[in-house]
Amino acid sequence: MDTAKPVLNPLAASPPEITVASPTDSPKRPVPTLHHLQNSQSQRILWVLEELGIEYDVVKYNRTPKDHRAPPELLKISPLGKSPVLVTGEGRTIIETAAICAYLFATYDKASKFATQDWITDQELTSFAGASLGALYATELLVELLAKHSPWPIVYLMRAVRNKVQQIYTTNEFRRSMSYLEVELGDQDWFNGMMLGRSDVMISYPLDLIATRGWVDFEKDFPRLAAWRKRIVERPAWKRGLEKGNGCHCVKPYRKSTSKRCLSMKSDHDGFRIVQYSQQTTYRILLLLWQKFPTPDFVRSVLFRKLNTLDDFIQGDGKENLADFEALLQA
Ligand SMILES: N[C@@H](CCC(=O)N[C@@H](CS)C(=O)NCC(=O)O)C(=O)O
Repeated sequence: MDTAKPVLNPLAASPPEITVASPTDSPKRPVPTLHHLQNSQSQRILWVLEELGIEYDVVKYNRTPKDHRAPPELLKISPLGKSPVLVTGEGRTIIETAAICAYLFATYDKASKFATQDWITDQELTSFAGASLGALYATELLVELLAKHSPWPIVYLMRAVRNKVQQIYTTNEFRRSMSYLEVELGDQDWFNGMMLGRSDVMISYPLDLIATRGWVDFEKDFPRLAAWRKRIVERPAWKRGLEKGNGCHCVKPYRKSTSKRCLSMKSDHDGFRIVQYSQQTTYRILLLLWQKFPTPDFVRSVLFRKLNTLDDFIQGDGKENLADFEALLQA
């Protein structure tokens, strides 16, 4: 059993010794095994393994058709049932992308290809990618999924919730976070400096997710980040990693989003209007529903008042619809 702790900063200490098998020893030196989930952040580890050019095994898992989660088999490998999981050649199980990267670099990067240029920056960016950006994209993903997959008529309420969350939280946070990364990268090729490093690997997943879901328009608003991403996908090791896996959303190009809700620099006002539209629709549906059932007059008048107020906010577009709707209620 390998009990040595992986070294976080390859510059600060020499990597653990690796016993290289001689021809008289066991026929094959044990290799690490990656437990890899389709369409997941584990794609980053396939990329790193390919960059290092080492021998490894992959066990691939497909997401379940029902809820797109990891299959229960992954729970047999790690108590969290999430990917990536790396089992070292010596049989030690490592979870968490940042820890797996640190282990792989410390153990196999003999040529210092990924040598950390500034370990404090590396730690900052690595934490930022996993903890800060992770919480942000999870929030956006949650409200997006609720707004897309809730049953009618709850879906209208969920859309309003998503728009409110964007308005008061995620739009600004995405903007601030991406601006921070754009400045951190500056004119360098990589976040690590001249050479690719762990921070680049860590940042690649959240940025893929954010870009491919159209939450940020990188081409338009963050051209340095868009160019950085292009440098990654052009790397032969990245391409080989994709071939070794079983599908990843990250193959999609960073798109120029046409979505009304794309969190571009000018979207605050649009976001606000969309919230109003969603609320307007929700009130209309409630009124329609309650017209069919006995409803106290005061409830209907409150809803009408709310609807009218919203229509005052949304100058123009809403007015005709409101007139139609009133006619419908009178009928
Ligand atoms: N913080 C972990 C996150 C691991 C994680 O959440 N993996 C996701 C894939 S992106 C997963 O396995 N999800 C499957 C599930 O939760 O069912 C890391 O950096 O490795």
